[in-house]
Amino acid sequence: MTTWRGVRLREALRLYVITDRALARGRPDIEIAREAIAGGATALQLRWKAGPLSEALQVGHALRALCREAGVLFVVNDRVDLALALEADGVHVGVSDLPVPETRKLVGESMVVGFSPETLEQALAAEAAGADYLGVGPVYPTTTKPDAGPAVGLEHLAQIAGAVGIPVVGIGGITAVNAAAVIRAGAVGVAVISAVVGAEDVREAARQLREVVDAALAER
Ligand code: TZP
Ligand code: MG
Repeated sequence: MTTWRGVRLREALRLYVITDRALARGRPDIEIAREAIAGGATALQLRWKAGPLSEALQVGHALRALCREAGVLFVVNDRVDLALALEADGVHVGVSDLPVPETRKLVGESMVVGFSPETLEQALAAEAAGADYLGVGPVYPTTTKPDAGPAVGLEHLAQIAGAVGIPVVGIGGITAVNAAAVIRAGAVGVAVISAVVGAEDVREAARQLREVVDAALAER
C-alpha cells in the first residue's frame, strides 16, 4: 500500500466528506459516498457514532473498496481499532480519543493521522507527536455535532494554519457560499457533512464545493 503521508495529502484534503447516517435520511452510506466522489470529493471519512461495530466494519469495507478504486483518501473517525481492521488510509482522533502519540504508535508510519485541536498549543503538540493534518472548527455555527462548541471563526483557523507546518482543513458549517473564506484563511481544504450528505443532489453539492475550493486555492 502506498502511503498518503507527505505531499499527496494536501491534494487529498481539498474536499473531505464525512458520513452521517442521520443526515443521509435512509440513503445508504455507500451511495452517498459514490455520489460525493463523482462530484469531486477527494477524501472520505467513516464517522460511526451509533450502532454495532460489526455493522461499521461491514459499511467500512464497502467504503474502503470504493475509495481505493477511486483513488480517494479513506479515513476512519475516532477508532484506531476500526481503522486498523479496515486497513484505512488514515485515522482521525480528537481530544477525547486516544492521544496522537499512542495513535501513531499503534498505526505505524504509513497511516495518516488527523487530529482536531481545540487550542493552538494542542495543535503544535499534535504536530510534534506525529499528526499529519489538523481539522479545525467549528469554523461556523453547526447543528451537526451537538458537542462541537461555539464557532471558533476564521481568525482561530488562520492562527493555527499559520503556526503549524502540516496541512489544516476547516470544518463546521461550511457550504459553497463560505468555503472560499476558509481557504483564504489558510486551510488546504474543507471538511463537510451536511452541505454534501444532507443535500438532495449529493453529486452536485460536492461539485459546487470542489469548484469553490479549487478556485480559492488557485488564487492563493
Ligand atoms: N467537528 C467539528 S464541527 C463538525 C465536526 C464533526 C460537524 C461538521 O458538520 P457540518 O454539517 O459540515 O457542519
Ligand atoms: Mg472524535
